[in-house]
Amino acid sequence: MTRLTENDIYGLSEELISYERELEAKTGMTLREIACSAAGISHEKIKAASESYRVSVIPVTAGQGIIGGFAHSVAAIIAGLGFEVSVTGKTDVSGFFEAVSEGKEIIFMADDERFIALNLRTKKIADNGEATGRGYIAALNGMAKGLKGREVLVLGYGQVGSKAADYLLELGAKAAIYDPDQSKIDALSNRKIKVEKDLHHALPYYPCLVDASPAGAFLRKEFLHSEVLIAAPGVPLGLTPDAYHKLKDRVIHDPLQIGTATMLALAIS
Ligand code: PYL
Repeated sequence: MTRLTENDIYGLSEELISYERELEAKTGMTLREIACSAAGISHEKIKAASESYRVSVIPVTAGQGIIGGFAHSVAAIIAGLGFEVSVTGKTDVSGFFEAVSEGKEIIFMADDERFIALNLRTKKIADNGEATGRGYIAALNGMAKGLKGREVLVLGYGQVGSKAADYLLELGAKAAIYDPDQSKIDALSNRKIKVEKDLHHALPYYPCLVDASPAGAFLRKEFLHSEVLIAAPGVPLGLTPDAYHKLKDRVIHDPLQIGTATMLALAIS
């Protein structure tokens, strides 16, 4: 998973309301509805959880260290879902001690390898890769007004792409994947997923696309299906700036929001 930069999340908290308005206009769903759909929980369940759990986000200095604004952006997304949340004053183990001492029961924290949400009451753990894959497919399902029977191409069979493909099958979509790394394709456990070998031949054929590739700015508008709907989790964005400008009303893209919201829903599911 590509590491975010401070610049990728700059202004996220302040722009959360306008982001959610755009997301609902594209998908017909709120961020909370997308998270609940992806986690398979009801509105009532997340409402009850928001009154029963308090949440901490712990900054972690491991590896390449803290990303300016990361913990506060995660907290803002969680607050937007109606939960009481705060960022610990301390980092790492001291931050964990602080959170538990204050009776927080859901803990969010990320190093360079994993971003997790841990439910101390139920011992449930949610991973950002799975949550992002499921959350983006739930959003695409909204934007496409249902994916059952639809052909969807997933670019990149990594942490996010593989979970997206699994959830597409759960929704009854016809999932296909493209990944240049043959070892990832060989590891494909589910034979119900079609494997595309020639990206430029495949791209114009699929009306729904999931950009779960670590490559950036390689998708030009003219390569794509004329009516394409795109779910583009995380950074970098696979679309060229020109393609994103022209297609943005049909592109679901954010650095953290859908993945974090779905992690919370999975942690209370
Ligand atoms: C969770 C994000 C989504 C995309 N890439 C992932 C990433 O950037 N991971 C690194 C997160 C490091 C956070 C840092 C902090 O500020 O606590 N340890």
